[in-house]
Amino acid sequence: VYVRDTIAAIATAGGTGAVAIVRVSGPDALDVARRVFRGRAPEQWQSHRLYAGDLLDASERLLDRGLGVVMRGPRSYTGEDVVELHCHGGMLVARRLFGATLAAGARAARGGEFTLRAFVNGKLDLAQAESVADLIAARSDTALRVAAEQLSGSLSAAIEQWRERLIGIAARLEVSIDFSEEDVGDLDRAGLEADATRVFEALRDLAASYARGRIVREGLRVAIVGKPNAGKSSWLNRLLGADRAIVTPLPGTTRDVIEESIDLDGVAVVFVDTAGIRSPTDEVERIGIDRAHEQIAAADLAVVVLDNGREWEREDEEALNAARQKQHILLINKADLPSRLRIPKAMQNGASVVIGSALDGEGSDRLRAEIIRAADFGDRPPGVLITRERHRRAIESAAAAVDRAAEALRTGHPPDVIAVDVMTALDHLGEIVGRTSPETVLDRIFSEFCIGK
Ligand SMILES: Nc1nc2c(ncn2[C@@H]2O[C@H](COP(=O)(O)OP(=O)(O)O)[C@@H](O)[C@H]2O)c(=O)[nH]1
Ligand SMILES: [Mg+2]
Repeated sequence: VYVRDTIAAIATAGGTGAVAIVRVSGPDALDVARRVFRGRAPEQWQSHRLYAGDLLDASERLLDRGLGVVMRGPRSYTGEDVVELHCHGGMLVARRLFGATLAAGARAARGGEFTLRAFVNGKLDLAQAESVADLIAARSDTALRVAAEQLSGSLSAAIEQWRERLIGIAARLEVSIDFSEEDVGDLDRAGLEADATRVFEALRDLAASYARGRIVREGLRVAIVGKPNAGKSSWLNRLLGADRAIVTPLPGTTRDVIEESIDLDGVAVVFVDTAGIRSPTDEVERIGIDRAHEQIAAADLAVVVLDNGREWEREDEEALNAARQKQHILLINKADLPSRLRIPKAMQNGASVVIGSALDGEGSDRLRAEIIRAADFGDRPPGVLITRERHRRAIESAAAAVDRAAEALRTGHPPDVIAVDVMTALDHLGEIVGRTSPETVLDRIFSEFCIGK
């Protein structure tokens, strides 16, 4: 529930830095500022101008020299009066200043509460608010760009466009409901059906963009699998450019799942190193191998590492069989060793093969290129992308309802019945921008945010 009180938080990251910012939002923001700032009186501050002054602690003793600014509502992030106090970036300084704002009457903000207020006050719609969280969490250039576009309203505009089309259809149905007694033949069924079909197709395509959008936001999950000692951990380290996993000549070293992400040509790729697949020698290894199977199931792509220096073994077959349910790449490792490996033809089955060595990095460019190709980020136009499961579900539900409406128009159902489906579709689209979202949904979305945002 949204209470119109005054909230405060340290808005900058923990740790030391040049500057830290304490942010205050609400009707008493300027009163709070008056208690902790000595210089030009805050109630005389012009909006959006910085003032230098002394910052005071909770007992009104001098704490620091700093800056204060007010952004008077509605021209602020939250739409309320927002005061920011800039102090030096020692954690203790910022904490004391924050404590002073609480002593002056502010309440400590919960995670996402500033953005929640921005949403409630109509500064952002729900899709835009979500994109703020995505922008902060972005791990690749593409993720950053898509989040920035969504923040600027690209998804909201697309949704609004289809909502308006549906409102047009609903209005025409409404007219014929009102006049149906006198003039039943007035409903342009063919025209309305064509309209509904267009909306349906657009929504269906938008929902389908989630296949790529999910990868943009969450990253492409790549499981590195293979028998023990094939060189999986060596490849993880090679791809990350860091010694993340322990590499030893002892088979069965990696027993837990190790996961790291990098930005590969603008795409976040999450590499997952797994325990070697074989008959486990103890309980810990068995759990590790079970997890390896789970990781393959959760991955978008599997890289099956094979050992060039050894013959094809049953364990290779087990690893490949586990990976075959997914798109996969065969990586023949240890190319520096004399070749003993013969991959049975039936096992290769059209998968691309990369030959290389984790020791000297041979083949790593090709492997990266194959991974990017698998992500299918080719040269399709950027357009609007759905990046959240919540949006995909809402759009699919809307599309299904529009499809029912088109079908009902075709089969001669009465306009009031068709209108119900159109209204259902409108409601589902409304969920995305937050017109029709229940409070529980809002709570879940805003609880993802850090405090101070
Ligand atoms: N000759 C050679 N040895 C490698 C290569 N890659 C890994 N190794 C060695 O193979 C052993 C097992 O490597 P590791 O990455 O721990 O394999 P994992 O069990 O699949 O994770 C280690 O001794 C590595 O140094 C390679 O390309 N060539
Ligand atoms: Mg390993």
